[in-house]
Amino acid sequence: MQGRVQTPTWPGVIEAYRAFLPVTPQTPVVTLLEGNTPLVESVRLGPRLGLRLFFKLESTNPTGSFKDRGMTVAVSKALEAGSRAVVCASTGNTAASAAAYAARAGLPCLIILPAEGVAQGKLVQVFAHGARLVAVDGGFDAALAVTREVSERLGLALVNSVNPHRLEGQKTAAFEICDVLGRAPDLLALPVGNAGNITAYWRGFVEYHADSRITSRPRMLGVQAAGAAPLVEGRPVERPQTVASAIRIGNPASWQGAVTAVRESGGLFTKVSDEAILAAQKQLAAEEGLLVEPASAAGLAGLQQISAAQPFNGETVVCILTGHGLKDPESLLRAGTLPAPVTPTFGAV
Ligand code: AN7
Repeated sequence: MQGRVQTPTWPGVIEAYRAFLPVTPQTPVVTLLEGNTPLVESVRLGPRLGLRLFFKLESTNPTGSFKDRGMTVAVSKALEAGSRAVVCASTGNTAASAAAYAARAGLPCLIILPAEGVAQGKLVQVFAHGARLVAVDGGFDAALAVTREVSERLGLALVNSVNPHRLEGQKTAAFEICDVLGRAPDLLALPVGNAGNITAYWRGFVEYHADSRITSRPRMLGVQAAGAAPLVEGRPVERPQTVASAIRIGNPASWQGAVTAVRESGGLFTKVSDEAILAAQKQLAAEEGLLVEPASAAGLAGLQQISAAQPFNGETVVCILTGHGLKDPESLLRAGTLPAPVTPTFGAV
């Protein structure tokens, strides 16, 4: 009798990569079995660009974004430290992840959001997980500034990516890519907002290289939205604007880490228009079967842009799809609307 193929259960990123993470046997592990996300080879968009292109589906993490990798470590460490609550500012995905992991840990969670522009799906997650929510009159950068003060003055654990445990957890995505490919990619493309993720990926590749698990390291392509591109402009942006609300950030906290990643890897920052982001989002859905939120399509838009200037030649590239499309249904409403109902007969249908 033939049953299903037996594979060992994935234990979550802390147990999978314990030796690389700041945990001890005493650390209480708070996990939703995040990580081990699919690396799906592109069937159309990659070949069209002359690439061996893989998409890393970070959208399949428990709360629908890559933030869960860092949150399992940050919340576990907060619990270990005896924190009475966690707090974060967010454009939405950090909030959703913090709310879920805090619920799992049995810790109260306070979320401080910009009043405008957080996608509906992310708000719904925060409410459902029972977090306390404050909306501030201002953008993400102002929300993060006041959140730092709240964290310090009230003694709450700050779980934004300025918390070093967040980046430690997020670097595990780089490990997974190398473990699956059996090598490092030539190039890694990803959206950049607060710049924690690009910093974390680079750290992961550097550590795996130092540990002789890989023999080369990828160039890092950090993609920003044109209206929120401080790392491309080389200075903070006062009023960042973009349809990709997740990366509507004018003064990234991990600025230096991102600059180091790009410089040391021989990579680059680039900016793409909202039109290019939405076109890439649509192509991913219609031609690859992958539904992502706008910010997550920026990596592909960046690859398409640089290939127009300098064609690729069969390189192995990984593009990080950071968050799920269902988080931001408004951005997809142009894709179609429900037609008028017809009687359920063969002729009418
Ligand atoms: C889908 O949730 O900043 O450069 O507060 O949600 O590490 O900030 C989200 C960022 C890319 C950018 N893609 O990553 C937040 C937040 C998605 C995101 C980014 C975010 P970073």
